[in-house]
Amino acid sequence: MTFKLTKDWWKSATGYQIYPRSFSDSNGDGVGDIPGIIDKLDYLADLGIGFIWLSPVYRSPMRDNGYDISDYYDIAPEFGTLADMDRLIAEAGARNIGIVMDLVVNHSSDEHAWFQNALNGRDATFRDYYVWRDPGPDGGPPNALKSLFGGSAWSLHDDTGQYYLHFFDPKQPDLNWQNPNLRRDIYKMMNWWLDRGIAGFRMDVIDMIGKNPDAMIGAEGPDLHPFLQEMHRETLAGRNVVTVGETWSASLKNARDYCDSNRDELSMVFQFSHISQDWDPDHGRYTTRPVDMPAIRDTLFRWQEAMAEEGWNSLFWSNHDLPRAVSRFGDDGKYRVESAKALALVLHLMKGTPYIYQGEEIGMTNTHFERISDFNDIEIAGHWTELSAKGLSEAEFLAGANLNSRDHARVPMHWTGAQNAGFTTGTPWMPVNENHIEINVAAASADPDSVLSFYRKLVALRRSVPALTSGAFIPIETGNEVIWAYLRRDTDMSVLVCANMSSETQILKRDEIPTENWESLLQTGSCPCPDESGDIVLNPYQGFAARLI
Ligand code: ISL
Ligand code: CA
Repeated sequence: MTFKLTKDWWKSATGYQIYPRSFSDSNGDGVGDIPGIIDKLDYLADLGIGFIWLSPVYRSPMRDNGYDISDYYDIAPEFGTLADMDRLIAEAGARNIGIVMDLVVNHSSDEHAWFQNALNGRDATFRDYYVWRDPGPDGGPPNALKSLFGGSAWSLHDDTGQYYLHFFDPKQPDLNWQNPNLRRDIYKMMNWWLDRGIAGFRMDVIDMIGKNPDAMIGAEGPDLHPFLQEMHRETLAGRNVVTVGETWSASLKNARDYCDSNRDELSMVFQFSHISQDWDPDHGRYTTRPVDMPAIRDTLFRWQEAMAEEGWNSLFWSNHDLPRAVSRFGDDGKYRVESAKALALVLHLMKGTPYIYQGEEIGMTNTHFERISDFNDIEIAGHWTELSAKGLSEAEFLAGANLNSRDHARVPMHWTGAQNAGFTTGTPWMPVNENHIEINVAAASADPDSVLSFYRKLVALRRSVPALTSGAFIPIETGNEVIWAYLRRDTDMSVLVCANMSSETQILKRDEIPTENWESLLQTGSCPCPDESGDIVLNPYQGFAARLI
């Protein structure tokens, strides 16, 4: 059975991201795989999710853990086979869960047959599927464009004497979207997967496909939107699938250009302003700056406003490129459980499609890395080279990486308190976090007050109350910057969502919230109770959703 796609089904669904390498290993080789995911589908069905965003499982030399694809029509052997993938689509579909594949088409692997052919010479059939330029006047790179992983965005191919463009690793050459044959081949591949019954695509760095390297443009090139509209016509039109573009460049001004339903481009984008607003200009993500939660609330509320009439928000705290949500935005010490629940509550009940990153639903935390060499991520080496050249000490870099490295999300999922967290019977490709003894799915499932139990109730609540999908978002200004409060309202129901996003007790004044009576639908801890004066005392990270009556 495949997943049934009705119009806009993805608006009321909750997404769940799986990083396959680190989710569940079925054969003891230390690497998560597709049969391992199939084993856990009942767990995901219990959680109540509507679709899985599956990070890349295509054939790949794994320079960037699959974000470097060498064959779009095949599955990496360590993850399984095409038959396993078909089984995953069918088994998930039988549980009413769609499979959303990661579409990585800004670049391919250098081991893709197209690039291998392109290396044969300037006249090679697929030469123009990539971006080649003659050396600059000094014989060096054509210009100063930089790779997002550090260093020049250009690498020289000695035999043909030209440079090729790579906005990421040299083993991730950029595809040339100006070539109509390349575009046709990409659309053909997308249709091939869609015809297999997948529910949509998450599109990797899709804002970069309109690049114009001669004008020093990576993201948001002039052809970006025409290309997305062409892609829609050629692949997505009439299918009711969900598409979510990864767009680091999206702003309040331009995000609707991607997801206004009248423009026929994407369902929604991942925008990152709440993620990166506390990175610092010198160190980027490798900063030790703490987050400013009141400012993040303001940002997310502004995004709600921007999408009020047209467009659609995606809602997330973390993904495979980011630290653990509770460590970055909450308190992963004393209030780990409370803050993980509060973060989920205030995010999921905004208007948009929420995404859970594997392990977030049990409140997994950042891990600790002793040395730079303990990191696995290729981004670390490039950024360390650059920042150390600017005078950053190893201790400073390590402190920043211990807060914000991509590897925090990539250590194995905690299934049990047993050896290797029940992730594998072999040696895991990345060491498991020691705190799996306490934080794991088995323990959380048995505990009605766990983060997991809360997520189950939250996902179910959102699914059963239409006002939480399509109702208007109305911010409430309480005058207290650490209290997040808003209403979701449609003609049938008004739901008040409110949480103390701090580790101190806060008082919510009676006159700062709607005065109607309410009935609690969900709460992170005990019931919010008014004191003698009618004010509400909110304990650290205490929050609730209540129906106004
Ligand atoms: O955080 C980042 C930007 O400062 C980068 O690490 C980053 O995640 C990124 O620019 C885009 O990410 C996507 O494309 C990359 C891949 O490594 C990431 O995992 C993916 O999500 C190249 O495909
Ligand atoms: Ca395996």
